Amino acid sequence: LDIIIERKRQEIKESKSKITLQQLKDSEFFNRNTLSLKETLQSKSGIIAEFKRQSPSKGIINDTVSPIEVVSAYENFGASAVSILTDKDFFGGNFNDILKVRREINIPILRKDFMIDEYQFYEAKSIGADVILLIAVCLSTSQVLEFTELSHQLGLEVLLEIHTEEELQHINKNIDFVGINNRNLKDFKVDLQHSVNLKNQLPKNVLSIAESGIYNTEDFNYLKEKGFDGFLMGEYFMKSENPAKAFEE
Ligand code: IGP
Repeated sequence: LDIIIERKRQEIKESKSKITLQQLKDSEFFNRNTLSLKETLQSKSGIIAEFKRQSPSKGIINDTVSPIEVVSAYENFGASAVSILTDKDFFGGNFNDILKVRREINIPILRKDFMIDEYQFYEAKSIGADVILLIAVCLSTSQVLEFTELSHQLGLEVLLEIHTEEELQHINKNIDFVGINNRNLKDFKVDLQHSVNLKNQLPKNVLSIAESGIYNTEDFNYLKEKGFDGFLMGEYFMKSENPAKAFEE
């Protein structure tokens, strides 16, 4: 994780030298009205289906399918939103994946990346994202507050990801969704029971999303029964020959 963040700092520095904040603000999507995951989370399946080619824990997952095909299928099968990785070095993603699909689908897009600098929020808006992820373990509570405010100014909703009891302190009343990662980002272990315990300690009324390691309908039903409002799933769909088919099941 430290390596990812270190690399991310360099990457942001390079991006800033190539594209100015003003250029981001002048881009085509910057002034669009964003879509609300709060709405679609309740009106659709609750599933946030992820497009992910590879990951540090799993290596290559699927690098042959096209983003347009996959996310259109996700939408057709009732996904509340799609999550698209934009980290290149560790997850094989890029901005074009979001730019390409923005016009093709009509559900919110979560830009999934390691957000550590204000610049990235402008970037997210400029490529057509609707929701951003804040990962508590990478940020201080004041950064979470600051970034939440900036996101809302830009019309982006905020998913705060936590994994431990200590990280409950990062939650503030402006956060739109709290995601509980079933996977520990430091050792990649998945533990659904741990997430359920943590969920029981969330403030009432906050929308909760179970993230990662949901590999079958049993896992899904279990978490749903425990009261999670949303489910972030990637590998299960991406691993299947036909991600749309997997969704159907
Ligand atoms: C999806 P999975 O196990 O269904 O492929 O997981 C998603 O939760 C996972 O990609 C994720 C992630 C993250 C990736 C959750 N939080 C933070 C990178 C960074």
